[in-house]
Amino acid sequence: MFDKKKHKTIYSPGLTDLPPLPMDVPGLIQDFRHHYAHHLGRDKYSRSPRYHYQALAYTVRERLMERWSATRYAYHDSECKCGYYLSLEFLMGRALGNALLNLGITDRASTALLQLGIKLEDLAEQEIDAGLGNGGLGRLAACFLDSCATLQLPVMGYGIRYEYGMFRQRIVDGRQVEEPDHWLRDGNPWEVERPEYSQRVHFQGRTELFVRADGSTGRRWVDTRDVIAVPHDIPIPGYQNGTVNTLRLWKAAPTDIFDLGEFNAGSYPESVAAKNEAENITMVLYPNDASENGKALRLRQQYFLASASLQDVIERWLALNRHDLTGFGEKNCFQLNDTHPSCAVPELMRLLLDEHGLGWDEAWSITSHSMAYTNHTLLPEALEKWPVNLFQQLLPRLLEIILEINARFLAEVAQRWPGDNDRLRRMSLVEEGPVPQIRMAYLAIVGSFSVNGVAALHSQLLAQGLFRDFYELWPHKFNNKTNGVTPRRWLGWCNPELTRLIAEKIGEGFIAHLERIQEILKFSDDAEFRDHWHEVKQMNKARLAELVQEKCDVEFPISSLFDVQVKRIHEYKRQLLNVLHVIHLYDRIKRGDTADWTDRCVLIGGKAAPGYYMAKLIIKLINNVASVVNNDPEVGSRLKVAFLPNYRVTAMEVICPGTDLSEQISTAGKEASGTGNMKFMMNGAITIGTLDGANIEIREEVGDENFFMFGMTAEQVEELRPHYNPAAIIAGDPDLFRVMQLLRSGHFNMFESGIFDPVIDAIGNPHDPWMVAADFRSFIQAQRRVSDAYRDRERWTRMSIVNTARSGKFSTDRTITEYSNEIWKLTAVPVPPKRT
Ligand code: 4GP
Repeated sequence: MFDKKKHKTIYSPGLTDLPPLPMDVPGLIQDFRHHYAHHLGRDKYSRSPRYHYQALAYTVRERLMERWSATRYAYHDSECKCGYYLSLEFLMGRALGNALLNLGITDRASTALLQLGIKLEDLAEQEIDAGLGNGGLGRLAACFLDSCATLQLPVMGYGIRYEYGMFRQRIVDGRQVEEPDHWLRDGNPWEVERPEYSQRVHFQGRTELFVRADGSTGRRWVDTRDVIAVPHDIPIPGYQNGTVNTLRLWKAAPTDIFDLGEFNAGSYPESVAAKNEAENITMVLYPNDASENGKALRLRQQYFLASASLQDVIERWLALNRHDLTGFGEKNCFQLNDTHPSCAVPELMRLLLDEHGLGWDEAWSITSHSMAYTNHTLLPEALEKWPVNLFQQLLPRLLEIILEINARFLAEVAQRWPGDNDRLRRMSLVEEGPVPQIRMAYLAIVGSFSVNGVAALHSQLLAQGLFRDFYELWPHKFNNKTNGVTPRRWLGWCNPELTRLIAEKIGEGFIAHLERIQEILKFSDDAEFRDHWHEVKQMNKARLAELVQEKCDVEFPISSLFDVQVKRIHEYKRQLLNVLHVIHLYDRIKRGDTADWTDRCVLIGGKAAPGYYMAKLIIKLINNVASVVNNDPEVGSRLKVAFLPNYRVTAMEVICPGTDLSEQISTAGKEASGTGNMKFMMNGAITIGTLDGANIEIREEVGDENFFMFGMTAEQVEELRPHYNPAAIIAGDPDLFRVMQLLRSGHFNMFESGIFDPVIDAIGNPHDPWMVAADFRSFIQAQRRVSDAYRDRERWTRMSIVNTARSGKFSTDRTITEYSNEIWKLTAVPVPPKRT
């Protein structure tokens, strides 16, 4: 273990005073060869393209390194306020292409490699996705980091370096099979281990009263079992601006690798037990999207991240501010990505009280002025709660602090609403019951100065519903920050042809200023531009068709409408409604009802949480329907259906440019925002969607004529709920009736009798929370409008152009500017231009 106390800062400018690295083709070739031969030790006979990838990764990485230290110096010198994005998930995907794009050397790297007989695209395929996240929340964190660096904001990401990321999904017999994702097996050229900044994190033990030198008393945490947090830093380059920010991922390590006592006593397994227990903390990402878990290991992960990150920030602060914490709250801001890192609230209190000797009021003032909380879901089952006794056992000192926060908070509520005991019970951080629980969302709200949702409707529903009591108490804390996606990865990198076409008309500036993309609107009247637009889409569809052919063995003709729904599989997202439409189309073909037909290819992809029975059954249903439809000669090219296995960031980079129709069909009031919807829109797909999450804002931007809206509003959903009668809906709708008949008849499960009964029952259940049947008719009608529109190529192309042109709002540069101006109050820090 690296002992920090033994190491003082050694100042040696001579070590880093280096000439800038060349950015031209010969320079890139030279360094590529150096890394291939001298660093990686490979020779002219290569058995694996992996080393080509690694050699380029190291060539690029060293160019990031020089900008990285320049950025650190710039932040240090400016004594700026800093932001920290605390998140249990960062779904980064691949790093190489993004780094090339942001350094502005994609073309040069490609030319350099060609001169060596290597294709950049082949080489890039070697990189394994960094899948350290489940879905929207994790990918949003990755897009946010990109925008912070592009806007030159001093923001650092803090997360966990999971040994195993999101599981790999294989489809066997139509069913999901999970395989571990050992993404680090070939090493990770993008990380730099920094053991000198390790932190010690406590667990377990007990608390006791103690007397300070001045006679005052306090409580302290003793007999703890400690784990070391070792930082692994990932560079986050801004877009062609010299800034490289940091994502610091913590890996858990034992305090002592071996227990020598045990080892000498001959019990080797026991001697390594502590090592295993420590390392387990960062072994694997929990694969649950939008649902809570209740596992002790998960709470350990959450506390580990919060504690290590806060200690790290405080340590840096004290080093710079001569051991004085005054002003810490004004100069540091922590954004909690959902409740997962919300142990940060009591942990910052503990550090300030116990380790730095502050009084409660001062510590609380610092904490509650530096924490901000983002909520990402309205599903009640996703609101995290941890049993009080789990806290007691794992984090006894934290529990004491939480209870003290609660007591003081409830006193405030009681003062405001005297005698309202019901309100006190509702708002308490402790939920009473057979197993008392800590409500982490409430803890986050009480400890934060800002609480935000991720789309306008979502923020409104939070204030009116889930967090209503808190909104009444502190309306000023509540605000909205509509999500976005980074246009670098989600347009510049994934769709170079469209980027070029747009840049030819309006210049390249839109990649860093997406609001300018609306300047292409006027070209929608230009027939030649529309032709080019259409050609680019067809090219991208060909790329997607190739992927579908390779992964699903299904042929997608590019003249068909590409209708795509990719996201986590969840009942509220209603992949089932999509399947019902597919079955309806199939039924129409079989009945010969094919006048004015538009050929369609339906692609569905996404992972189900391994323990989510219904979601897994829906995957099986999609696959069975696909196999019946695709193998029916009567259907032919009118309808094709495929389930894409192992959907991930890298797959989306091919999918969104090649999509015509983006399916965003959640039950209104359930999807907090959505971000896939934005990626599709940016790439010129048209949305078929409910009035849910950010769909509403997308529709506002493009206008109703460029959006296929259907279904109930969030209000109508709640109005209908008590009287919902799906049996009557099915009986009264001949199309839905036939679809249900087909399902019931076992047409899609000839040799697997009854397997889909739970799905069939769910649709007919008056308590179906997602009300699939209720929106069927409206969905079918909207899909008819889609088919008609698609047959009019000129009209469709115009709609596509409008969607891209109106996507400016959905850049995370806009989102992050709002976070920065309204919550974090940061100032951009330019990094002196060093190298070109
Ligand atoms: C997701 C929401 O479901 C999605 O609507 C939103 O766009 C995304 O967060 C980013 O804000 N939630 C999760 C989660 O991924 O695990 O709760």
